Amino acid sequence: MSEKSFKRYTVTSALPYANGPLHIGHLAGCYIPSDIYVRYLRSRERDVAYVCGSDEHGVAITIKAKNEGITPQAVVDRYHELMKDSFKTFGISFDHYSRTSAPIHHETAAGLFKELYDKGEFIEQVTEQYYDKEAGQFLADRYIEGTCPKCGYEHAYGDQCEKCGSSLSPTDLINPKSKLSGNSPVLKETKHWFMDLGRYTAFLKKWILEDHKDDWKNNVLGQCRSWLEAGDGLQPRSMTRDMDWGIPVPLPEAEGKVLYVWFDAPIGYISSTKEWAQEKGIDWEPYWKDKDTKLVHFIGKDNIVFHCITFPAILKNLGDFILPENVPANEFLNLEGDKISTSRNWAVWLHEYLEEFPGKQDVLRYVLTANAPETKDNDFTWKDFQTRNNSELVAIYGNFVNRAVVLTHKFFEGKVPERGILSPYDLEVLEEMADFPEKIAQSLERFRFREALGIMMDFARLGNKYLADTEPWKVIKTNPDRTATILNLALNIAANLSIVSAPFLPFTAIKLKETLGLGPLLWKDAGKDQLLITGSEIASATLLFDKIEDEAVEIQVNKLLASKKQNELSNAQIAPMKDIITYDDFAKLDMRIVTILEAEKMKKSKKLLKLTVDTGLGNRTVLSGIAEHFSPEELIGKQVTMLVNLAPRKMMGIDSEGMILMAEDAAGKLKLLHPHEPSNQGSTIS
Ligand code: B3M
Ligand code: ZN
Repeated sequence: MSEKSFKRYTVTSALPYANGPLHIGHLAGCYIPSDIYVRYLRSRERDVAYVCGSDEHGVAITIKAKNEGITPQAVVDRYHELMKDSFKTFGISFDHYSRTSAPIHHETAAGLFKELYDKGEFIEQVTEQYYDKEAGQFLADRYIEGTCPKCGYEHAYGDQCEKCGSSLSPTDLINPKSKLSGNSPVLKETKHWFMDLGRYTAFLKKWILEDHKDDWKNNVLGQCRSWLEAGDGLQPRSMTRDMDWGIPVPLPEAEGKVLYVWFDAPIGYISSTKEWAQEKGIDWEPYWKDKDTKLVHFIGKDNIVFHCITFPAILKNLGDFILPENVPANEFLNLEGDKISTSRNWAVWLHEYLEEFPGKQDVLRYVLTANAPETKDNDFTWKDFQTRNNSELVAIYGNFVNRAVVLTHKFFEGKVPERGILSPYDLEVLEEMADFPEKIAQSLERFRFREALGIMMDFARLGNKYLADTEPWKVIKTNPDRTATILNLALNIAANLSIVSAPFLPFTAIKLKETLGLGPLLWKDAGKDQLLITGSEIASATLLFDKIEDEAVEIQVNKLLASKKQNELSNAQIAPMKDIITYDDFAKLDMRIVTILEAEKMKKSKKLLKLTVDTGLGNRTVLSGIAEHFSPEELIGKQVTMLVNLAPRKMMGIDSEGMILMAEDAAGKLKLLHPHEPSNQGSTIS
């Protein structure tokens, strides 16, 4: 269908697991792109349902609950609220944000499962599934890890490999291990209900690889092609699990079993739409069943299989649902050259970003769009964040608007000046301005948000260049009427910019509209001249963007380095315990608190420091291999712990009379052992 022929739009963003805070990878993956798209659609006065919600079932939740010793409900309650707040704060303008623990979702998902069951969709099968005898439970999804049979990734889950995106069954994994006990699991019989996805191969091949070969992104088509054309084809996948957290399977013989989270979660889009429609008092069905509705799923690449294969197969079988017109999945965003990781705290958390950069949501939206991993994984660096803010947002967008507003106040008392005769250059600029909205729209309609952003910034550059070329601050001296015309045009360009930048920079666009005294404007108003009424007052200039200094970036980089160090520590192997000794063995050790009086480097040795130590029993010389860890200066005067009755050892011609005791952490860093308060020399340690 051509773009204009859809009556309404249902736009979904992947339901984030409610097991942790949101980070920049979430925003970049699907929330900023979908929000830009929806804001644009609304500006085109299209009928949009933009729905999302917290994904509150599945092993991702129960593992978190187990690790924190709380219930799954407590986990989802905490993170549902946190995520909802974060989305709101970053202007992700859902029409409705629900949660899959909501009753309406349980009813919807269980109802659709029963409908499929009654249609004979499922294969009931008793199969052998992996079971952890020590933990006393079956191992589904993230409870089991092993090597992916397709790509060799060693941390593939029981239901999916995050690296190649393949949908798996636990029994496909090579060398599977339980994530609960670490043991190798045993096989145990259990009954489940499978979807025979192979039955849908022909339909999926035609729908995806033929009907959508020209409008779906290549990264999405590539993954789907690899599964649809793979030798062994689409395998039956179980849509139920042996778990007690989730939506109970609505069958009498399925006691203790729940719906597979990837069966229920995509249905969460439907229940969120139902909830929204109920609150609005409208019918939800046209948004999911009317052929004139455009359904678009925004996701990350690891969710392609569920949104292009499993969920469409379910919708197809239900019969009266529409299928997605597009699934513009993004690739992954990395951070400072490394994969974003919750467990390694290698992330920029949204709530922390706001603490450190209050009011700068649009800066992050801008940078994450400019660097969006639309066709390949991409990298976020704090340096690039600073550069884009300073040399693009401040120097182009902000500088242009600020100059136009400040000069209008300076020369025309803050009122939109009268436009005189337009010069050929003026006409050229107005002509160029008129083309921008459609150019941006074409990129947005094709889900090319980086490209669209770049064109929007070209528009800001046009305004910036117009002022730089016409120099009203000089012309005012000789030709106030010409200056009036220049600033009238510049303010009108700024008014247009407020419309076309709104999908990307919603907070900035509002500030700009307020400064210019503009009412609500729509996309159809963009590109037009004379959006501002001559003589109307404009507010005094407020900086739309301010520079980000090196120090602010250094703090962020150092935070990440600290995370890295912490990870090295926690990941490094802890030294195994030595052989057991008797008390008598211990009693022979004479350890004391001593003070380092002098310290100097040993010539010809990188490692040794020569220390003079007051042991309380007299001064001693000790050679200590700590020169690479401590400077002599920082040791002098320190009280440390020393083994004083160690037989003297001659090193580099000097007798070393004892040993300074150290703690060496897993990463090999040495720590001195100081008493927690000053102690007299020679205090014995026992
Ligand atoms: N909760 C997100 C993920 O895989 C998953 C998306 C569900 S969308 C229906 O991280
Ligand atoms: Zn794989």
